Amino acid sequence: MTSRFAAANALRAALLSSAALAGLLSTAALAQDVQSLPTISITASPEDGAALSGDGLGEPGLAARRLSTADTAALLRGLAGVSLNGNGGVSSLPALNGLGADRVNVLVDGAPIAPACPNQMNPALSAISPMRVSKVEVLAGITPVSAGGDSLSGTISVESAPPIFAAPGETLHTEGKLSAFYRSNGRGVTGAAEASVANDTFSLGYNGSWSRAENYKAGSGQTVRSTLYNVQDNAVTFGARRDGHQLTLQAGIQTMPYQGFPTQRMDLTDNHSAFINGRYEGTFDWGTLDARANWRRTRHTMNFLEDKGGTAGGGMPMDTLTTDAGYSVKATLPLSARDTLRVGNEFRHTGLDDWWDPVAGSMMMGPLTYWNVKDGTRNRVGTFAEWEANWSPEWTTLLGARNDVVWMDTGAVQPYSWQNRLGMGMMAMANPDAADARAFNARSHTRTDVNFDVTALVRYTPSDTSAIEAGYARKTRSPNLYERYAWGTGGMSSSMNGWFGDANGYVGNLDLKPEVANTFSTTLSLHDTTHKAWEVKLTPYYTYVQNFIDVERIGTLSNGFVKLRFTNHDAVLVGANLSAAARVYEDEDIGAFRLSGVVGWVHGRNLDTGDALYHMMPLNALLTMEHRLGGWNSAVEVQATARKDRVEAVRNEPKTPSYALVNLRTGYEWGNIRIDAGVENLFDQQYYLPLGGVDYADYRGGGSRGTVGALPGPGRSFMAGMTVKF
Ligand SMILES: [Cu+2]
Repeated sequence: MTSRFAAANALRAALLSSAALAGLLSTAALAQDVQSLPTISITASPEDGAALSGDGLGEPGLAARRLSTADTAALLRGLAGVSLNGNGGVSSLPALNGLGADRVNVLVDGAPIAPACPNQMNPALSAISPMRVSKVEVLAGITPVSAGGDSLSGTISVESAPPIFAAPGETLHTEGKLSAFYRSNGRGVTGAAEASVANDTFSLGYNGSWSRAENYKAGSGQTVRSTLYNVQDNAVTFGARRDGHQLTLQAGIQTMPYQGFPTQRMDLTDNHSAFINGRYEGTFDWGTLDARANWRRTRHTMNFLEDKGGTAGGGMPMDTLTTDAGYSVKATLPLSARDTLRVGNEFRHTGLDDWWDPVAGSMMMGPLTYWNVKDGTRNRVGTFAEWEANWSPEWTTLLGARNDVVWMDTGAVQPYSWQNRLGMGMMAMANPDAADARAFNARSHTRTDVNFDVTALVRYTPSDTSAIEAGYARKTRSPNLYERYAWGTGGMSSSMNGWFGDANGYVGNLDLKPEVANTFSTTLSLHDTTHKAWEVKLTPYYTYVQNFIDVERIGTLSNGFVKLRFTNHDAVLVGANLSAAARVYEDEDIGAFRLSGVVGWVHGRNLDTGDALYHMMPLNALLTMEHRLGGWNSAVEVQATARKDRVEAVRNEPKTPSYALVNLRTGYEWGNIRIDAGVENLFDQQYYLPLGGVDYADYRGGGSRGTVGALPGPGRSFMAGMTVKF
């Protein structure tokens, strides 16, 4: 496809990846980006028909960001509309325009990955290490239906590197890369290796990495408990191509021996996942075809790490086994010089078992196995058609519709015991789990949702220095397996469910309806003719969500935590993203200076209760001054966040004070060697993460006295890294 839309998007992606982010428009960096592009032109990907409000990261931006984090979601920090809901050290849950977790369609190499844990300890982006990511695309708000369904706020698409082939005239191509990073706070280390061997038809590549860190320290010097992690990621990629057709097969294994969760009652004590992905990309007379298939199995185990008391006496083992399998097929048909049609179909299957083994000698946790979800299944068939028309150089329209049918079911469940408990003095105590399980098993669990999404977008480009886009999107998400099927209302059973970082208890609801977001948004873009001297982009949005899956209070837990049941409400979100960049100064001796900034604001309200929505990021800004001279690039970042005083009362969400952090980084690349160094939180500020949740690990470690506070962010960290290519 050669539409202006696609060309403009490619240019914009290249610019954004270097401008708003760490990437600096050096010729070396651009050459690197071009090298990593697929060798045949494939257009049936989310970038097609992408809204002007989209954002992304290419290799130059990623290279600078890998220094500071082992958490793939954290690579997205500073992209317009993105915020991060706190979770474990390598498991943050990204949010777009205020809506996070399952409400974002997160695709890793084209496939969604269902949470295989009642606390979402292994979300999709934790399944790929930053070392393996080669491209990130973020589409928020008015998202083309071709980018995916079953979500409310948009799509985050992360791709690993495509297979590398030998250049024309080169008989055998070999290349490799070794990297190492160190972060002083928490003594974090990352080591990574990759190697490829290829001729012009076949390619074989390996990418492996290992990251670990101890607990980090806050600015106050206090160690923040349960923030440690250890993860290993290995993948092999095979590619074959011929005459405009390309086949990619990828398989990998990830092991995570432990990851602490400061805001959760449990920690991850083992997580194994294995996956196989296949992709076929073909160019035909009639257009292009992109077909993918995926399979993944995740075995997840939770218990308590040392900070939460360890596993003495058995702790509380919890286990999950999840299988994801599916396919997607997308075709792009350039019908005429004006019209492009995209059609596609996908199938997604998730199977989930979630059980808690009995603990020998425990009166509460036994004698049976507790089944939180047994034989849970969630299947989805999605179908879409999307029409893009370039009416004139000034006017472009995009119209799309999609249907997703979601089938869910689960088997009969079982509590630790069907009997009433004997308490002190052999008095019979109520066992709510037994009554809950009987009630749950007595009801039908089969649910079918027929969901419809629509996107309509119009873009007007009156000149080569301005563009305006306006659109409407209706997007629908069906509840996840836990929102519908978590059944225990007991204190312990409910407090094991929930991915909100508030240590409250959550109970599912068989009567939940899918949530439907209606978003109106516009993007105004102003820039110089080359997109190099300056650029300003403003995207206000309004989203009305029917049947928003929020909560209602159904009781209290000990120590002031509360018991909540998922329930449908209507909600509204209003917000805006502003990004701007300008070249400040440039000459051959001193180099180029560039100033860029991203500002985000969102306001969310539950219309039924008047309460604030949970995890709304307060007004925040990231200002970056970058410098580039040849292969040397550096940046000073100021990250400022306003105080958070609008909080969701029903969940006892903590308020957080305002803060400003200063980060520095510099990187030098010459020949095959790249060296990076930096400091995060230069002034060692003590601050609290507005979306970080509560510091439950500290509260528990301190004997569960007083009230629980917000989770402190990491204090100063010195970072160094080195990458050698050969
Ligand atoms: Cu878990």
